[in-house]
Amino acid sequence: MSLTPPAERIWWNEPIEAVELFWVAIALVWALVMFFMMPYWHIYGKQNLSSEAYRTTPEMYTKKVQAMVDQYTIRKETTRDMPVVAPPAGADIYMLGRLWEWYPALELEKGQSYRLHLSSVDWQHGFSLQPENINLQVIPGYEMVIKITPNKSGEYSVICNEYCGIGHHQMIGKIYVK
Ligand SMILES: [Cu+2]
Repeated sequence: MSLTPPAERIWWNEPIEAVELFWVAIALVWALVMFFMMPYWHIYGKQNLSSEAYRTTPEMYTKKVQAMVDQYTIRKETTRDMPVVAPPAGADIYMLGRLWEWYPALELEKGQSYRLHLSSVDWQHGFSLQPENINLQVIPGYEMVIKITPNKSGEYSVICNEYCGIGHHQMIGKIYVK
């Protein structure tokens, strides 16, 4: 039992059992497989995009989001008066995650590229773009930037795929592509 010291005090000088070495080797090989799967999946899986990340604070980030909302809101929708924002093509666009919404809704043009900034102002959230299955972690204090070029028009949903509390299942954002 591990509560009492082993009878043979200098136990680490004993040779390693062959079966133990065998399991260490299996664990090592599997660790290497998983390690190399990370870059492989990034390149071929097409779910985890290349991103830039910058330090920010909830206050700084909220200010940038609000500046875009104030300038480019074209309508409001749902009972929550969620602004739908249509920034100019090629612009830096912002979305923030918070308990429990993605703010604001965005309206983008098909075939145009945007720099999408993401951050959270409270908790860790998961940005999951449906039905495309693009997934990113959204973490307070960090501003992630991904380059996106919508290639299909339609209505996309952003769901939170990182459990964040009682309203998690209602945390659904919108991106419209025209
Ligand atoms: Cu969540």
